[in-house]
Amino acid sequence: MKEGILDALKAAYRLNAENLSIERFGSGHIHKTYRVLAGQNSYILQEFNDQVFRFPERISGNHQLLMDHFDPEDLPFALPLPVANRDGAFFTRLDGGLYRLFPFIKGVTRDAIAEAGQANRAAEAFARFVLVFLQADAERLQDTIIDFHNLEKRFEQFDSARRTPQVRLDRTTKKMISVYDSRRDLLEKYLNYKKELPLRVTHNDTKINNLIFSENMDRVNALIDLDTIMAGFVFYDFGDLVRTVACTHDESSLDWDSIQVDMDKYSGLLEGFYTVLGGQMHARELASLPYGGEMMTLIMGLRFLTDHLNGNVYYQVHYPLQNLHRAQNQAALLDALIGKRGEIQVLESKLKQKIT
Ligand code: GN1
Ligand code: MG
Repeated sequence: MKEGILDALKAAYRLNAENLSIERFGSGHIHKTYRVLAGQNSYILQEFNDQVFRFPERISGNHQLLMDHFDPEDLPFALPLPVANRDGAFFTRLDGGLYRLFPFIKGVTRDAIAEAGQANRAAEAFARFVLVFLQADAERLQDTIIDFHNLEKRFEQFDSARRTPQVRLDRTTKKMISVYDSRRDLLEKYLNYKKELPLRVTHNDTKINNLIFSENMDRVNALIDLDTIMAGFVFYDFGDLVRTVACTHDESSLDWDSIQVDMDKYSGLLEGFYTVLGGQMHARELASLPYGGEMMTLIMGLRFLTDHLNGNVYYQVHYPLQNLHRAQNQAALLDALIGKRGEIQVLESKLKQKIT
């Protein structure tokens, strides 16, 4: 954190504490996040990444639109929006950077969770988010990142990165290129779903560490990281949960040869979506959910590999090969998910009977 930022922040948000303290916080890959203690009060400060989010005003516009449609009482958890600064704005420009301040929400975040009950609660929370806005006209939301989950465009970006790689194409990188190349059958499916499914208000970054749980993990206190709320398919939100919950090792694990699908957690997730959204969405939407697990794992792996080929220009990395390793990890998870298609179908039939 640059010198002087804290003083500027104190003025911008009228924080009248004598001693502010600040420390790095969380494990997000895009913004830089800090926890700020100001006397009795506690905040989250974010150094906003405006290289990734090029239209910050669209984020505020989308949030405003949703708040007009939404009564916080309808959700059993918080959707924390930024605190307004002394000029009434949600973004503050300080020394060339864009910053936001959020109220600190008590609780814990996890990069992985321990058991199926927690998976179920997480899924119910994300499904309730979709449910609360189900009648809203999703297409009135603006894209905060254009083509964010557009698998076709992500393959194009991958193809262009491999034409002009910024890194040496060693054996592993070449192997990963061919592994991801061979998954274009999932792109076919994507294009078909795109023709037939409705766009909904979706969160689009439902990785498990974007929920704040109570200390004992028995309830969800808040759903965070609201920048990517846009029009999307429900299978995106189910899918990113599968990717980050129903796996035996999280996306940063280097032990990819051991990655398996955790079917108990998978079942907890699917049941959560069926319970909350089962009678509310089209049958085809419900049937598309398992595809989301495969598609979101594929798109993330593809984006990690693309960023590796581009020389790590997008995601924060702790070491140079981390994006390649993340791509190896996601490729293994995708394999495992495809291997479970049969079991997942059986699960679906059981749940369908339960809700009808
Ligand atoms: C990023 O910021 P964070 O870590 O919640 C990314 C997601 C990826 C995720 C992979 C705006 O999310 O799309 O799923 O990393 N967000 C953006 O861990 O690119
Ligand atoms: Mg996050």
